[in-house]
Amino acid sequence: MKLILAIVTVFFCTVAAAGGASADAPSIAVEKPWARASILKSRPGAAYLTIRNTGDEPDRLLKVTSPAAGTVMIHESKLANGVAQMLAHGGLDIAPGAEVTFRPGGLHFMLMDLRKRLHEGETLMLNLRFEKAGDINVTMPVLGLGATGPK
Ligand SMILES: [Cu+2]
Repeated sequence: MKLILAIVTVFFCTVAAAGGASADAPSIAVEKPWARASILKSRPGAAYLTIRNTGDEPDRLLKVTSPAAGTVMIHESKLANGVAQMLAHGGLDIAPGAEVTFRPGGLHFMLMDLRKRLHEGETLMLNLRFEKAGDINVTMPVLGLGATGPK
């Protein structure tokens, strides 16, 4: 019985510590961002990166915007019964300690209504709005049409 009481006490201490961490510096890290050159201005662009939640609380990516596009959507390419489909996510939960990687063929940011074609060698800016970490601006290189990621 004493052992069970001890475990319960430890559990409550952990919860209290996690709750206190919310006032700390943002615990979201964005790594390896890149965008792919677009074929035409009329075609959507695509951007990729890795989001890491280095904190001990869940966070949520709420909205993504870019000065280069009218709308930025969170998409996920999936195969369903041999048919490629694209799911649109209204937001994305990032669990504590989780690493979410956007990559060709999986999660991606789809840039609709591009203001201009994305040319290789240019940079693209995205603003990622998180529920707890707030706004994070990311500047990324535009890689070639056939690129699969930064070297
Ligand atoms: Cu898409």
